[in-house]
Amino acid sequence: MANYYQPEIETASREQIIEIQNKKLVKQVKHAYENVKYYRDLMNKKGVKPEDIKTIEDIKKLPFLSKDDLRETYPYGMLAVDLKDCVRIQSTSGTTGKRVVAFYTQHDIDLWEECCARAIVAVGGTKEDVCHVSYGYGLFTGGPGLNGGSHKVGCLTLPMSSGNTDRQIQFMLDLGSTILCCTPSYAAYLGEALAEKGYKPEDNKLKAGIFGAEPWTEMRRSIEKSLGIKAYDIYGLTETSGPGVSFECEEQSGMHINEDHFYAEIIDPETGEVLPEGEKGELVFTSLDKEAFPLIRYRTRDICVLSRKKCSCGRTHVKMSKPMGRSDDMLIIRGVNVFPSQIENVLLSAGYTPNYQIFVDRVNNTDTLDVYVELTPEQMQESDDEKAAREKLLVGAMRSMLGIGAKMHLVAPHTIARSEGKAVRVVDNRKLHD
Ligand code: DLL
Repeated sequence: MANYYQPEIETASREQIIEIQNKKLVKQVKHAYENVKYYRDLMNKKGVKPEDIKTIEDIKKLPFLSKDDLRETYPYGMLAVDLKDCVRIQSTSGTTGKRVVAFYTQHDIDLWEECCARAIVAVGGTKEDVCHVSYGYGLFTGGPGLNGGSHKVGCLTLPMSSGNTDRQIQFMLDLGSTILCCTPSYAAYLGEALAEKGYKPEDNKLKAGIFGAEPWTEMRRSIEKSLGIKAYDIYGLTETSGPGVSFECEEQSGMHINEDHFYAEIIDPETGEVLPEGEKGELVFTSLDKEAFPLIRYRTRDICVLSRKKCSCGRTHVKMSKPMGRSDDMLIIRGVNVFPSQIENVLLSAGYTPNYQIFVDRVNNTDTLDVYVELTPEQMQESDDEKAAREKLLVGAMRSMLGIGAKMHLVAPHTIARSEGKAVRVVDNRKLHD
């Protein structure tokens, strides 16, 4: 564990962590109750007062928060400090009317960057490294989070953002990037593009990659092979700050949660009952010391398992498994959050039938999205040129709604199977490959 930068808290005893969590929770609940009317009302409705919260065990008395609460209170209803004390806004990648907007004070930014720094250190990062950040910069938290973490560690930071693969490759090779941060699907694509240009894995100086923001499993070994690196997972969500809530260490078997900042629970998504360690359920996070956006018992919808098994890296923080899916219907396609309801909105407002089906797959490590929709009998009578023009319009409308491209298939009436119960709108074939 001879690293340039690693806070002692990561190897603290269970008792020390609980003591920290007890203190922080009491303070955080008081802060949220006093400063967020919406949250105070929720607590009052449940008949719980800040004085009832004395230790972390009391967290079970508190209400849950969900994305619906954030949509309802958009944009300022969950803000717990004066807006003038905030220094940053980030947002989720969902593109429908109300995105989730998260606010940060400078303290919150420092805390977030500290978490990302821990993730970089966990993959062997030091001030000798060149950290190549190809997550998107902007409202998405990937770029800004890893950028800040990289600065904290003292790496030379390359703020590449996403896209422009030729330039990514040129800078990676010319400037000797040693740590790559991007989505796993983009890492796979970079590996492929390097090979197509005739480069071998040993031609680059990369040693590690920090890949997250979307589910990935068997992809790990092929990324490692094509880039000649070790590939590590990182998890987070905009609502809790962004990447760095948890991250993998050299053991590559689950992600250590930064327990001094985030308290994790696993619940039964149907009943809300807290499940014991080792059981699969929905992950719920409490941000213990964020000032601007203090989410308490926030339901992530991500399904996973927690483990306190001793880790060979020496870190004592609890580990979460890779998320195994989501308890809602959100799809993550090429790193972008897509809701089937957004697709339905586009189709229905363009005058199509509600008979549609969405197919998601992964071809050559890239997610594909195909939407089949039935024409009405009248539309069916149109000429081929008119149908081609329809298709083009629809592709444009989908792109502006979703932020990513979809292949549209206009099919004859009654092509798509009708359902007698709940319609299966989404067929996600990526699961077959996992
Ligand atoms: O994706 C933050 C992030 C950026 C994480 C860069 C890691 C790296 P959102 O756009 O708000 O934030 O999406 C959050 O993405 O609830 C999960 O469903 C999913 N997700 C994030 N990381 C992982 C991961 C960022 N490592 C949502 N594995 C979360 C699987 C992930 N799913």
